[in-house]
Amino acid sequence: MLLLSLHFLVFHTEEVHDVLRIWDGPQDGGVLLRELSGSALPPDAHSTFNTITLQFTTDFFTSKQGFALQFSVSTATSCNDPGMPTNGTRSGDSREPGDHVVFQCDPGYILQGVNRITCTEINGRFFWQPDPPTCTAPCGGNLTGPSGLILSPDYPEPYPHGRECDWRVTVTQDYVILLSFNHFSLEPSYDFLHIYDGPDSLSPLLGSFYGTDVPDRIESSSNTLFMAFRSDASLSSNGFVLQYTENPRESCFEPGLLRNGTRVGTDLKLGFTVTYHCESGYTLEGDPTLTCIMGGDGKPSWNKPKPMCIAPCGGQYSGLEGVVLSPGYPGNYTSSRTCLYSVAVPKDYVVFSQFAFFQTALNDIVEVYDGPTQHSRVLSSLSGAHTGI
Ligand SMILES: *[C@@H]1O[C@H](CO)[C@@H](O)[C@H](O)[C@H]1NC(C)=O
Ligand SMILES: *[C@@H]1O[C@H](CO)[C@@H](O)[C@H](O)[C@H]1NC(C)=O
Ligand SMILES: *[C@@H]1O[C@H](CO)[C@@H](O)[C@H](O)[C@H]1NC(C)=O
Ligand SMILES: *[C@@H]1O[C@H](CO)[C@@H](O)[C@H](O)[C@H]1NC(C)=O
Ligand SMILES: [Ca+2]
Repeated sequence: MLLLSLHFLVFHTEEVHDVLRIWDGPQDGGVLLRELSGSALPPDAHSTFNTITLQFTTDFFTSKQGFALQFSVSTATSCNDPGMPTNGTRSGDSREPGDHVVFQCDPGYILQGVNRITCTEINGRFFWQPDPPTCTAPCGGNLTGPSGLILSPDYPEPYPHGRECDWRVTVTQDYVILLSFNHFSLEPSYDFLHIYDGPDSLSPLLGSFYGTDVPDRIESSSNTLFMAFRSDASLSSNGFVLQYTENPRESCFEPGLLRNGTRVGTDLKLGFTVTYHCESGYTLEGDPTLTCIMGGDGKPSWNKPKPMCIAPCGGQYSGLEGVVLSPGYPGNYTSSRTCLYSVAVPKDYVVFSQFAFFQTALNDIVEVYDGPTQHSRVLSSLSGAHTGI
C-alpha cells in the first residue's frame, strides 16, 4: 500500500495559539501524529495509512509566516523508523512485520507506555503496536538501590505548576546517603525543595531550597532521606538534577580518581588514607595523601583537597626512560613562555628521544640541544604538526 511523507520547508506560527494538527489517516478514526506550533522546524512525518489529514487553526491575534511543506508518496514494505526516545535508548533496528524493538529510559526517567513494540501489518498497512513509548521524569517515587538520579518533574522541560512530588530514598542498612546537586533552579520564594533527614516529613528538616544557588552536598545520618517538591500556581523554572549515592557509615565519600594519575588505597573508613601518584611526565600539585578524619560537623571528611597532576613547564628528567610533556598537556600550552627541560641519563648511555605527538602553532618552537644547557649544539628545531619523529 502507498504511504505519505511530509517534509517541512518553513514553519513559523504563534506558539500554542496557532496550531497545525496532523492525522495519520482521516481525522475521524486516524491517529493524531503531531500538534505543532512555534518556530522550530518539525522533523519529517510519515503516514501508515494512504491518507494524511492536516488542520490549521489560528486565533484572533498575532499572525506569522505559517508553513510550507512537501509531500511524497512511497510504497510501504516495512514499518516506519520508530525513532529514539528523548532521554532513552532503543535496541533493535529491524522493521519487518513480526519484528520487535525494545526501549529503555536513561537513569532518573521512567517509561510511559510499554518497552517492547512489534511491527504489525494489517491490510497492507504497516505500523508499530503499541505506539513507541516516551521517557519522562516522574513526580516523586520510592527509590532504592545504591545510587540514582532524581529529576524535577518533566526535566529538562520546566516543571509544571501546582505540583506536590515526594521522593523517599532508601539505601542499604547501616549506610548513609550523599546527595549532590548537579543542576538547580526553582522560582525564588514560591517553589521549594524540602529535604528531611529520615523516612518522612516528620523527620528533621535538613534544608528548604529555592532560587538558583546550587546547594552544597547533603549527607543523611541514616539510610533514608525524604524530599518534598512544591510548586505554586505560576512561574516555573528548569528544576533540578540530584544524584544520590550510598556510603558506609563512619567513612569518607569516594574521593575519585585523578586525571593522568593513579590512586593507592581503597578503604575509606575514618583514619584510613588514600595516596595519589601521577603518570610519567606529570607532577603532582597539592598533597598526595588524604586522610579520612571526623569533620567539625560530626561527619567524616577528607582532611585536604584532592591534588592534581599537571604537566610542568620544564624540569629535570632522569632515569632510563620517561615522558616529557608540554606545559598543561593534553590541554593547550599557555602563550609567551619558555620552558627548559633537561634530560640526563647515567654516563655511557646516549639519549634517544621520540615524539609521540607533536602540535604547535607556527611561531612556537621546540629546540632540542645536545648537552646540559641552551649553549650546547642545537640538534633539532621543530614547529607545526608532526608524529613519530
Ligand atoms: C534529557 O535529554 C535532553 C535533550 O537531549 C538533555 O538536554 C537533558 O540533559 C537530558 N536529561 C538528563 C538528566 O541528562
Ligand atoms: C512509596 O511508599 C509509600 C510507603 O510505603 C507509599 O505510601 C507510597 O504510595 C509509595 N509511593 C510510590 C510513588 O510508589
Ligand atoms: C592525560 O589524560 C587525558 C584525559 O584522560 C588523556 O587524553 C591524555 O592522553 C593523558 N596524557 C597522557 C600523556 O597519557
Ligand atoms: C587549543 O587551541 C586550538 C587551536 O588554537 C583551539 O581551537 C582550541 O579551542 C584550544 N583549546 C582550548 C581548551 O583552549
Ligand atoms: Ca512557581
